[in-house]
Amino acid sequence: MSGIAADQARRAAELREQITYHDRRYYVLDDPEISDAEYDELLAELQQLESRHPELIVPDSPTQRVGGALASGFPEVRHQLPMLSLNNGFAEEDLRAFDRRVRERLEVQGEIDYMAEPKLDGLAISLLYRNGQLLRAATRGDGETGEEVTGNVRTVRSVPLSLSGSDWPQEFEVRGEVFMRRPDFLRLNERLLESGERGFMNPRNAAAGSLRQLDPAVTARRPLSFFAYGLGWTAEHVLPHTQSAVLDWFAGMGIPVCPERARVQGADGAFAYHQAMAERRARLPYDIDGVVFKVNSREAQQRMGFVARAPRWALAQKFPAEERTTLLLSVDFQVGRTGALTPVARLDPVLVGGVMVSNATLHNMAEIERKGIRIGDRVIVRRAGDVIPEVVGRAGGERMPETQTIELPSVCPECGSHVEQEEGKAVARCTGGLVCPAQRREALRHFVSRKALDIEGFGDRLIEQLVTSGAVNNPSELFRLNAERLEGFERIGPKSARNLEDALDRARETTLARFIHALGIREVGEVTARSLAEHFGGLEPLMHASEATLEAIRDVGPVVAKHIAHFFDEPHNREVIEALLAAGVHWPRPEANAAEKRPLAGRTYVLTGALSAMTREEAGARLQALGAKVAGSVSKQTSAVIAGENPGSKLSRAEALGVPILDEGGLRALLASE
Ligand code: 5U1
Repeated sequence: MSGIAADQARRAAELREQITYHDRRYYVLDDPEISDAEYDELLAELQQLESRHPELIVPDSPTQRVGGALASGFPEVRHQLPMLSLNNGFAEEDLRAFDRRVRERLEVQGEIDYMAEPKLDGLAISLLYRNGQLLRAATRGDGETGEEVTGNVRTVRSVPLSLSGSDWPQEFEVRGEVFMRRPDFLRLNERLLESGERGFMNPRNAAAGSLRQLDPAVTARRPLSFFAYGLGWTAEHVLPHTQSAVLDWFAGMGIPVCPERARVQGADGAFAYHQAMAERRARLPYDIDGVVFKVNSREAQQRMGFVARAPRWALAQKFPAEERTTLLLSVDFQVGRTGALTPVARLDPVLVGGVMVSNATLHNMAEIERKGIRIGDRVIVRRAGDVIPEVVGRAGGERMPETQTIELPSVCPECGSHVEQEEGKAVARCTGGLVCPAQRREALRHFVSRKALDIEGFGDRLIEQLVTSGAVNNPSELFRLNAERLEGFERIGPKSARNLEDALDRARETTLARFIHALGIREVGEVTARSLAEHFGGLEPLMHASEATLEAIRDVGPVVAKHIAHFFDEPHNREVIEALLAAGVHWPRPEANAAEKRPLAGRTYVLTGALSAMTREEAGARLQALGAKVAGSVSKQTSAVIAGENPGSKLSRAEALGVPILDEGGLRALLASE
């Protein structure tokens, strides 16, 4: 290297270090040392140096926060460890009951040491670091699989591209929340409105919308922030023993953590923290919707385990939802995908928690009766997080004389079919089935939705036209459309028509789990669809499964099993499935492929007896998540029997067949396999 080149390399390194330092002062510590203009000068000098000498560019240079645009969509990422959700508490008693459960499980008489921090209203993400460099960022998605948004997350200034120090595992995941500070949100909306674009409804939507931009250059102009709250998967390393120490350790690496975090003792300490935060909430520079409490000891967390997808050692204690009163102008009935009629309140518009609300759900007729609501009443409207606003009840005070009762229509407002209210059931349904355009429309909306077949471009307006014109009566008929036919519809030009045809072509290749979800079987959401796909591995065995077989599957109870069996008994549904397959909808066997790559792939375990750290169902689910099969009976093919307290006859059968037997320690070792 010549003398000049060496000087320039040294200067580039110096600039990188300085900019990274000032990024941290500004974005993480909120305590800048230099002015924006001085900062811009440093960045401009580095950009100039790098453009003259591209060989000086390193991946973690501050100039490389904006990567190239992604070609289309976001690739899926399977999280190394599922991203859990949190159990919620609302009343003081929920918090005290949580604390009681923790003490009972851990057999502790005294106060529990909890880590407390605000629950940010943002978007959960997982950052994967390898050798101290940010390798990948993914959204939470459904907890198992998220979207890869590395290019976008690299533009978030407070996310370090490389970590400080050297005390970190060779590879590990940092979990946290991407969010937008309120002042940044207000400035962004002003900027968008000035340039004639639509503003965002609230900081959460702005954060989510910005992170899901296909072009990282757009995300880079959005002022996003990040706080880490936990550790995901980690390679071998000595880890801190407590949650609070994990967060301090993150801070030492330059990863931002919430400055409001605190350790609190017992239920009283936790409740006091919750009250203090509720009081401070409006003055914080970001939106929070509650407080999260976690058992501080990581060893105790491990002993407690989790139920379904939420840890037993954590609680999100929510703040009360925002409520306002307004006038109930009228009530309409909306018909859903399964024919359920939902009464929707049309309200005198009112601002609730920063959002203008003019429609809210009244749930069902039984709720209306229970709350004694009439048209013309002043009602209380509540909005909490992202859920649909609801009418909570009648506001106090005298009732106006000219109010009217709310009547359930005897015929469907969309198709005129008879409306049926099953004895003892709250929900009234239109009996029109697929004759009803609303049910057809909702079934199609669900079929094309992002978590189902994800067919881009089929918005509500187009679906409405497809249904009312009779062009599409069921999901399989979507695949009969081509650009030529689509071009005839309102606002569909030649280019959009071609894009729609391409989207249909792409959607033909899907996964079994998405396909099952897209069918719209009652009570079968995304998670259950995935369990069914993993269990059956193919559509045929699922279509022929008995209710008893279905009930034995994770996430499937007797009611869901009945809905699934009824769905596949219905000849019309089988015809639609056949037509979809004939139209070329297909899937590889990713569930099997994914399982093959997992650490316990190809192994079969049988669980017997009571486990102390978790239920058998939970142990089974965790073994399955690592690729193992969990069987109900022991055979020579069984890899091992895991025996807890008071094991049944399965243990003696294992002994007779010479099948290995593991105790709970053995199970823990298996669950630690990565
Ligand atoms: N502050 C905070 N938010 N939050 C969200 N902590 C936290 N922990 C979470 C989630 C989903 O999950 C834990 C189970 C790691």
